[in-house]
Amino acid sequence: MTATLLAPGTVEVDVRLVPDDLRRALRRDARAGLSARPKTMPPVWFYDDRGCELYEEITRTREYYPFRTERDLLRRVAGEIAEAAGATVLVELGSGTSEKTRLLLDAMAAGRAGLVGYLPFDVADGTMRAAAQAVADDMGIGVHAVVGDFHEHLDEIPDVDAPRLVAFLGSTIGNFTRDQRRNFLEEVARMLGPSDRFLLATDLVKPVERLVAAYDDAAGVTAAFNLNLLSVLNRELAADFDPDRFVHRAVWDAENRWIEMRLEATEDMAISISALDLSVEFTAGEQMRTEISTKFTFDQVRRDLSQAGMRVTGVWSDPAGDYLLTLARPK
Ligand code: SAH
Ligand code: AVI
Repeated sequence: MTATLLAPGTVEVDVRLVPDDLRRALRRDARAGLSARPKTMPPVWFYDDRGCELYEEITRTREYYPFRTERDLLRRVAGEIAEAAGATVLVELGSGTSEKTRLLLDAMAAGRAGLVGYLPFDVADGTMRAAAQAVADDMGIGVHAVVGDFHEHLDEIPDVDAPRLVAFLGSTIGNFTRDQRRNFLEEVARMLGPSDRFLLATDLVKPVERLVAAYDDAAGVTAAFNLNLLSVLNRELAADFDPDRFVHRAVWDAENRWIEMRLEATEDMAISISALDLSVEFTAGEQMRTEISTKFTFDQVRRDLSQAGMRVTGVWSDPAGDYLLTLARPK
């Protein structure tokens, strides 16, 4: 159903994932992931309020080039993207604090089509609410936010009677498994009407030393982000992980072309997860996978989009070729 655009300066938030749903999903993921071999947890659980703050801190570290590179690229080409897209509404998936988004919003507002609305979508309720209010106040546009999960609630994003640019920044698509990526892109393609466009940001393959450093910064911010997962499990599931008995690892998987973040147990231990009525054993040196961050080539991005039913209409890269922004339309 087509929704009406909100009045300038107003904010509405649709919550498709209430705290009870989140707890149920966390219980499901923790039961499956902690019983698997090797143990694994999906990265969505990083992003409680503290995790969102730590991600922001990561983006300010010297080693984490993706954020800076994407921001600088957007500063240079957001106007061209806005012109090529011709949209008046920006939908943003995984919007977080909407920081880099401002560059796109400003470019759309200054462009020929103009800007009438912003629809951010994220699992992090508090962080997105604050960002939505700030955008509405600063830019005087209607902001309709949706709290949901990429893999379940994309169809809850309001359809509006205006051309939309659907942006997925940050190379967050890199955090999906291959199946999740395929399903997600197919879902995005289904969302797009003939005058809608999709903007996809992807981090590109590069020398392994830079990649590993970006996920293992010297100040230990990424380590704190990774270890925060254990605090989420302790708080939400009454577990008794001792974060001091785990260390952060970042490993390049050359075959899959992704960085894996892992948490490694420093000694043998048994963890009690009261909310699941479950006890889980770790042996010294055992690693639990907490995130993959896939690195792309242009050909792979084009192929993935094409297989999902989209056609590339524009590409922009930084001078060093580290990062790619791809604009696509339905075929
Ligand atoms: N777009 C921003 C933030 C990237 S961090 C940038 O480019 O810097 C990844 C964002 O995706 C976070 O805000 C996190 O809360 C959100 N996220 C992670 N997994 C999610 C999921 N499964 N569903 C919805 N949002 C998710
Ligand atoms: C959000 N996502 C794309 C980040 C990444 O680079 O994979 C999350 C992150 N993990 C460690 N550092 C940053």
